[in-house]
Amino acid sequence: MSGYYEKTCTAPVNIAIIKYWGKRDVSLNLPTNSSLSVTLSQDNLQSKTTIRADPSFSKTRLWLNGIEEDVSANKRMQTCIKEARRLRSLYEQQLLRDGNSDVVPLAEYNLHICSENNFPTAAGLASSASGFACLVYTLAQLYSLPNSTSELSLIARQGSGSACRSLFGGFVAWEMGVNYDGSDSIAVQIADEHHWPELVALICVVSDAKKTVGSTAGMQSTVKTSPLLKERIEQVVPKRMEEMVKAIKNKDFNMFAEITMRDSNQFHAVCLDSFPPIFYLNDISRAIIKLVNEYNAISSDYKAAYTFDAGPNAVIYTLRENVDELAGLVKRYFMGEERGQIPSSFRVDAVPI
Ligand code: 2P0
Repeated sequence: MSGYYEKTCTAPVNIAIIKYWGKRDVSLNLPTNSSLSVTLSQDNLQSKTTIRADPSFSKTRLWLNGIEEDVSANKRMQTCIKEARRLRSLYEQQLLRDGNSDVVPLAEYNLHICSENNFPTAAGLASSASGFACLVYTLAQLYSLPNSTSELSLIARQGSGSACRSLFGGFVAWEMGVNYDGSDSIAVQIADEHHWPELVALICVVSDAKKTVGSTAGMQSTVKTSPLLKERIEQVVPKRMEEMVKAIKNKDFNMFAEITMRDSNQFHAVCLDSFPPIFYLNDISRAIIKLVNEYNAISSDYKAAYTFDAGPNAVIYTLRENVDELAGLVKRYFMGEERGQIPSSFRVDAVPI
C-alpha cells in the first residue's frame, strides 16, 4: 500500500445565546445545563484544518497556526483522534464484511494535522469551538465515516464542549443529556442557516488579550462554590431553552433579544457568585451594555441584544435593517475623537448567520 490520503475542511464559530457554564463530568465534558447557540457564517470567522494520513508517517504530528505542538500533551485532541479512529475501524470491518476487498486501513496510519484560524486565537472568540469542530469534521471526511452529524458531535464535545454546536449551521441546541457515559449529550439543529437571514451579529473586539481565567478552571470553580448556579441550572435554563426554541422558530426578535441578554447577564452573575469571583467583563463591556439598553429604550421593541462569553468582547445581535445605524452608533461612541480609555485595537464587524 502506498500514497497518502488528505482532506481540508473549514468550520465556523458559534456564539451561545443560552450559555454553557459548568461540567458534571470533566473528562467527558458533560455539562450541567443544556445550551443554545447561533453559528456565524463560515467566511468571516473560521478554522481551517488539513489532515493527511500516510503509512510512511512515523508518528502523529500537529501544527496550530503554523507552530508545531506536542500532540501527546493535548489529551482532548488525542481523545478526538482516538474516537474517530475507533469509528473508522468499525467502518472498515463493516466494509470487509460487505465483501469490499480494497479497503484502505486508514485507521492504522499516523496523521499530520495542520489547523489555523482566520481570526486572532487569543481574542476569546470561541476558537476552541471552531477548532475542535473542524478537527472532528475533517477526520470524518478523511475516514468517509457514515455517522450522522449529531453522532460526530459526541466526539467534538470531548474536545471542547462548545465545539459540538459548531458542527451545524444556523441555530443549534446542545442537549445536556442524562446518561453517565455522555451518549445522549449531543448537538441538534433547531433551524438551519437559511431560516432567519435578517439576523446579523455585530462583533465588537474590545480586547485581543488572552482570558484571565480559562473556561474549564472557571467552570469547575463555579460548580464548586456558586449557590446561584444551582438555581440557574434547575429553575432557569430548562424554561429558557423552551422559550428560545419558540423565539427562533417564530423569528420573534423581541423574545430572542430579551432571553439572550438575560442569559448573558446570569452567566456573568454566576461567575461573580463564584468564590473567589471571576470577572470577564470590563468597563468597555459594561459601556456596551449601557449603549444597547439606551438604543433599545428609544422604541417599544428591542432592536439589539448583547451577549458576552468568557471575556470582555461583545457580540450584539440585531436585524439587518438596524445594522448600519447600530454599527454607526458603536463606532461613534467607542472609536470617535473622544475615545478616551478605549484601546486603539477596538473594532466592530457585522457578520451574517
Ligand atoms: C458557551 N462558553 O456556551 C460558553 C459561554 C463560554 C461562555 O463554552 O472546557 O471552551 O472546552 O468544554 O467550550 C467556553 O467553554 O469549554 C464556553 P471546554 P469551552 O459558549
